[in-house]
Amino acid sequence: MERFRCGGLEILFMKGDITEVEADAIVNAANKYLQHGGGVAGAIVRRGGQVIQEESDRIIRERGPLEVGDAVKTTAGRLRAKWVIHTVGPIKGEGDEESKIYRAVRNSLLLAKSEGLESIAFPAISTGVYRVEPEVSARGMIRAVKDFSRDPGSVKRVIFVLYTDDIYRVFLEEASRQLSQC
Ligand code: AR6
Repeated sequence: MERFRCGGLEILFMKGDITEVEADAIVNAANKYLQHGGGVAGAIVRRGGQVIQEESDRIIRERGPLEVGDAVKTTAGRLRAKWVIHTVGPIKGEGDEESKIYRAVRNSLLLAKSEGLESIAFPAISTGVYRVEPEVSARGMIRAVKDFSRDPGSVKRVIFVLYTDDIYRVFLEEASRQLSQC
């Protein structure tokens, strides 16, 4: 585990399974239809319960499919987290992947702030099924957190939960690049 301070935020990097993390919200790397089949989405619904899929289906019925970069919130069922924030990352090849990841993270953080949450945990958005290079995801994600740290409101702690050794290493390298002069 590595720890950085930036503006009003504590930013942590750990290897692990995000479904086990205790935080006000964990973020899901979702698709536009909030159909949580594989990857981190599948793990969140398997562990948290079907209520997360049911609330997601209700959101889609009410507002239609999400856009890349949108973020919405459901409860978290049996998870230790209180809420799940679902955000949609880009698929490799669609263009502007880094700035779309930036917006997904920024919108997730703004939602957490508007709900008065203190802690939020993120997986490495778009680096699994969506095949974006971990370096690109790390750049966009960390830059979004760094910019948000200027006015974080209620949010005190952001936790990156990285599932593999490789991706953990890439995120730590990017963090030391961007967060050392915070
Ligand atoms: N905890 C933390 N990270 C995890 C976990 C976990 N339990 N499980 C996987 N990862 P992905 P995407 C990592 O595929 O690329 C889904 O089907 C994984 O190693 O979950 O944004 C959705 O429904 C990778 O580094 O998300 C969408 O259709 C990272 O989480 C689509 O995949 C993201 O991998 C979204 O694709």
